[in-house]
Amino acid sequence: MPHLPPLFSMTSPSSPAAVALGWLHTARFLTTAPRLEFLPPVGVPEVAFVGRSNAGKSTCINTLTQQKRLAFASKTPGRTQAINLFALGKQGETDAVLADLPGYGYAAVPKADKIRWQQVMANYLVTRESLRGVVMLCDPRHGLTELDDILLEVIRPRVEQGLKLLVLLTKADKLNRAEANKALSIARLQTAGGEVKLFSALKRQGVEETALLLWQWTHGADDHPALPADPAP
Ligand SMILES: Nc1nc2c(ncn2[C@@H]2O[C@H](COP(=O)(O)OP(=O)(O)OP(=O)(O)O)[C@@H](O)[C@H]2O)c(=O)[nH]1
Ligand SMILES: [Mg+2]
Repeated sequence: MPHLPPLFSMTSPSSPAAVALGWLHTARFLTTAPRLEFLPPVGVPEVAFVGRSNAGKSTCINTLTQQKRLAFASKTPGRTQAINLFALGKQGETDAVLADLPGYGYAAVPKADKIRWQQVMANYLVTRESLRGVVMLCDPRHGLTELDDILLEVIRPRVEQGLKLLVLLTKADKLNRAEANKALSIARLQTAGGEVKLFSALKRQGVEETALLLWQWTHGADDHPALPADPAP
């Protein structure tokens, strides 16, 4: 029996979600850049994970790629301090890139550093040519904060021109059903009808839907992952 990533056992191996998860499982470290000017251009679509410090960005990337330690996740806020890129696709055939960005808003960071980082983020989101989509992660117990709003404002013109946006309400395992529904409605209002989903790394909630969306964003608007061809009769 070949080793299969854990999520394959929960999904039919030929379903579009399973194909998308298999694709995400190919993720490997590409490069790290302490500042924007060190970020190499990539000739493939890029999806950025942004959000407040401690929102669960790195954990989300690890969950989607079914790799325990691809992105650094930590109880200490501010763990991710550089832009880390991960390549997707078969070895030598990279077809997309995931970007794990440092979180913003961590209280203990000096104000000057916070402002500097906000500018870096804004620059990245406005100028990064390969950027195809943004996944904004938000801890629903805190809701979308002022910094999240600023960031949504920054990318609005690009979203109007086709940049994809998904807001993931993370750590959904900490909410009961009523709280989850309330958090969803509030976030949908705040993002003006944008796509919002509940996500839990712990309960693997929202994992398949998110995997499929990322696949679709990077492989063509309404595409479905290619299913294995039927065996010849
Ligand atoms: N209960 C629960 N905890 C989670 C979940 N996702 C992340 N966490 C926890 O939240 C904390 C922060 O997670 P990270 O993934 O490091 O968050 P981050 O957004 O990458 O943080 P920075 O890199 O500091 O910006 C860790 O202690 C995780 O274990 C989840 O779905 N459920
Ligand atoms: Mg992180």
